[in-house]
Amino acid sequence: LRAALYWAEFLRNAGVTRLFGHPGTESIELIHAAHEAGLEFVLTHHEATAGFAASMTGRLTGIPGVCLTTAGPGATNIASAVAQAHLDRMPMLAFTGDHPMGPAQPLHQRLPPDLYGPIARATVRLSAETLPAEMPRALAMAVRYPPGPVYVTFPSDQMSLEVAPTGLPDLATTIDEEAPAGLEIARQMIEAAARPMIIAGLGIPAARAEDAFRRFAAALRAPVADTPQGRGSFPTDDPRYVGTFATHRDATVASVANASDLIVAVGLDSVEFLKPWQLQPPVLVLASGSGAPDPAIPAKHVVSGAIGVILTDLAQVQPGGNWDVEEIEPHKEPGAFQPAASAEDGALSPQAVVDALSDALAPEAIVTVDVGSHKLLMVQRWTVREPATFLNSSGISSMGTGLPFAVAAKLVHPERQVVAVIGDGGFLMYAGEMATLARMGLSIVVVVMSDSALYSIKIKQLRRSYPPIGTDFPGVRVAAIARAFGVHGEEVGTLDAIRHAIARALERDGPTVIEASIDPAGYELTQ
Ligand SMILES: Cc1ncc(C[n+]2csc(CCOP(=O)(O)OP(=O)(O)O)c2C)c(N)n1
Ligand SMILES: [Mg+2]
Repeated sequence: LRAALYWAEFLRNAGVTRLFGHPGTESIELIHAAHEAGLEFVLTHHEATAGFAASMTGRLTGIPGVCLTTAGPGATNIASAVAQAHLDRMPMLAFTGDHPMGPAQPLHQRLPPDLYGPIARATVRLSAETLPAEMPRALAMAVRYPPGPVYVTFPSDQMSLEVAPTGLPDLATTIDEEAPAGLEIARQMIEAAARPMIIAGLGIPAARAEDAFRRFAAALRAPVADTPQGRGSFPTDDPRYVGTFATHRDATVASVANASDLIVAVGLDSVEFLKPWQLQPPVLVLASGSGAPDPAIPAKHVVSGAIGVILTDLAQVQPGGNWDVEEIEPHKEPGAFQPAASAEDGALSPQAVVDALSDALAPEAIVTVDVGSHKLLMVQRWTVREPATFLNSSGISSMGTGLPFAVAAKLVHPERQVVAVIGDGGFLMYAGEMATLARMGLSIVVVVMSDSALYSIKIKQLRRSYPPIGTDFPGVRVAAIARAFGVHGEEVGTLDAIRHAIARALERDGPTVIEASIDPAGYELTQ
């Protein structure tokens, strides 16, 4: 078996079905081998978006997502995605075709193979000889908690060498089901608490432990807050849900937390925190993995291990007390879930767009958000009922993630409605991916909150009485750009028009871009 085909068959055997990437001379052997092995190669028009789509595929499937680029410029273009998978804790294998290993190779496009040293879980340089041992090792490192990117280079002269037919390794995942240490103390702390509250972080979806979490939360009958990526761990329309923590407008969460006598932090990772910890009560940390304790979370006691196992065990506790739902209500900050500004005065508010979408979508629809004011609004306002239906980057918070996350979600769940809510700045950053949407014919609805500005930065300039330098870009016609790529594009500026556009888009076979011309004044209350 030649090495390239061994590589592709290994990935298929591991459960990988597709690769995202952009080709180059150094990677064509691998693209061909992938095709031979029945793996789909999804062309994106920037390597970063290939990486973003790969990392979200990893999050949604539990099997590392795969991107493939060429050496040199292909390798550097995935920098944002390697960093994103690292900080958002998503399992990814980033492959780069590499220069031949032999002596006296020219330096054209050559970069050090350890390019991503500190932000990759590991860097691996493959050879035909080491391939059978290195591939399972790379796979294991990408999924071990915290999941992340493994950067793998594959020298082109190795790709057609023979690999001794040892057979593909057995990949039955060995999940550590042993009872983690420190559970007894955790149990006592919960049983001694009269008013515990729970905060659900990204460690829950990253370990796909939402069901176990919901049983645990039900057993405690405690109020629950989440984080941007933790959203979906608990239904946000439950009366015990109190809001999203460590982001803007989290006064309700703080008020409930400070009236509690124990905070149970589940899968909480300070990579998601926009500000330092300010809560007073003692904290019981239930953490995935066995890494160092998070320095930004003042823990009284830590239990770490397989989070699903921990939660299942602790769901058996007899809670010492709990909150009445009526006791939670007075803590709710008036205006935190601000009403939609009406569209009657002619200006369409971003709130009205969010509500129109919410009215139109099924509960299991998947919504992705990009980064900017529209994300802050969506985090506060979007009702999330089902696990893994609200996808975002909150560890690195990188613009440009919303659209490739939607591509990943649609490919993993073709039967579900998938909507990306993005800003016009994020749209422009990787507008070339409209070609990907058009070519693949994916039925994704892209709602672009169009305000001709990098508004979440502009609002900070305005609040400091600075002129908005570098944050305005008037005159960009988003829907027209989409149409030029062959994507159906509509521009809407009224409530009625957005409702109709959403309804039509959900019926359409193929992608739609809805350019919602909004009045960003509606963002004032969100940040
Ligand atoms: C790659 C990247 N560059 C810069 C930033 C800083 N940043 C955060 S939000 C934002 C503005 C986003 O503008 P837009 O997409 O139009 O969203 P809006 O705030 O207008 O809703 C910027 C520049 C970032 N998060 N990511
Ligand atoms: Mg904008």
